[in-house]
Amino acid sequence: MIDAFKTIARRGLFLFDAETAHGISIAALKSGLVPACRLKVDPRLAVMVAGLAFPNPLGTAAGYDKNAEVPDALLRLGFGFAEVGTLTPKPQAGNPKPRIFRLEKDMAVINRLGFNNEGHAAALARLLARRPEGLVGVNIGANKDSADRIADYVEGIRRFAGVASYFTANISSPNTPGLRDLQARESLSTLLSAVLAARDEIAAATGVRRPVFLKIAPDLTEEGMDDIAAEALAHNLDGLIVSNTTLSRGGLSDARLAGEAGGLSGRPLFDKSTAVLARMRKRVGPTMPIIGVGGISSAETALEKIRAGADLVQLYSCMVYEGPSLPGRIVRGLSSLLDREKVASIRELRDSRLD
Ligand code: FMN
Repeated sequence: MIDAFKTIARRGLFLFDAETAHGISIAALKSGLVPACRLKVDPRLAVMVAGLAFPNPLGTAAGYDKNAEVPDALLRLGFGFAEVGTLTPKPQAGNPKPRIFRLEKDMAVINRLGFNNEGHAAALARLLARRPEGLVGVNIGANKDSADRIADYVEGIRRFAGVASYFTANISSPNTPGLRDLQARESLSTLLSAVLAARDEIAAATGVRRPVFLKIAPDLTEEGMDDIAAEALAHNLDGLIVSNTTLSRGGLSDARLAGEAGGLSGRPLFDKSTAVLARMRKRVGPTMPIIGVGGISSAETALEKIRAGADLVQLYSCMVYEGPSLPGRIVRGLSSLLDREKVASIRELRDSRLD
């Protein structure tokens, strides 16, 4: 009965355009209408990454809760951590609507939102007022019209240092013209120096050192991957998030919306993002944390990312199709997979293939 209700609620959302449906789902999470997931704590799923204790390895990817409205409700769905943002210093409207497209047959999404968000101040006020229990990362970016994009990232670090469990510097959104150029070696080196210096300065003053992760695109050349790995290692970066959405349109069975501009995510991104993850793992060696994102729809696909070298994983698009019970199902499914594989911790599954 409850399952039937949930199916009707989920199908009902498909009567609305994608962005309206997203707004309704945020409102439902805020209102407490979405039931919390009662997960039994499984200590085998706990992982220490970059000095943080994650209760399980599955997180919400950035872009769902851009304005930090519902991180605590997301954690109650079973996610081991939530990432809010991308947040830019000033509020910005993003691109004209429509700008999110559901490709139902392919369990995919194309978006060209363009960092629509309420800006640092509004999100910070929410995080200060709510102080969610659990790990909440803050994903930071630059305003489209910024005269100094690197300064925007530094401002993000300074603003959220008191509330972020970790930071993600997002330099891989395809929807802000020129943003991905920050992945080029020299710009990346300048960005990482500035961002990590700000983080270290705050750590020296407060004693609290927040990990900084870098979120990269799946559309990199081999040389591009070499450069990012070299800079990440040279700057002692805390980790990589692999990956953002893709500009490619490979893997689509339904070409009707393939011509829409923007980044593609969901199932068709899985193979590509997992291949880049495995390549980056080879390049950075076994110890640098990597968070695997792109097309996760099940415990099996989450495990595939872990076997390819991920310490943690995140998802967004497939929850649009599978509903809010997906994180709980995946976390339970990971416990069952551990039973089947007869291993003592999720971490062993990653290490078993890499060492
Ligand atoms: N990634 C970011 O780093 N910042 C964003 O603001 C952001 N917005 C997104 C908005 C939408 C509608 C979607 C579908 C994705 C967005 N992403 C953003 C990318 C996701 O965080 C994730 O990297 C990507 O969608 C691949 O994961 P998935 O296939 O599980 O969705």
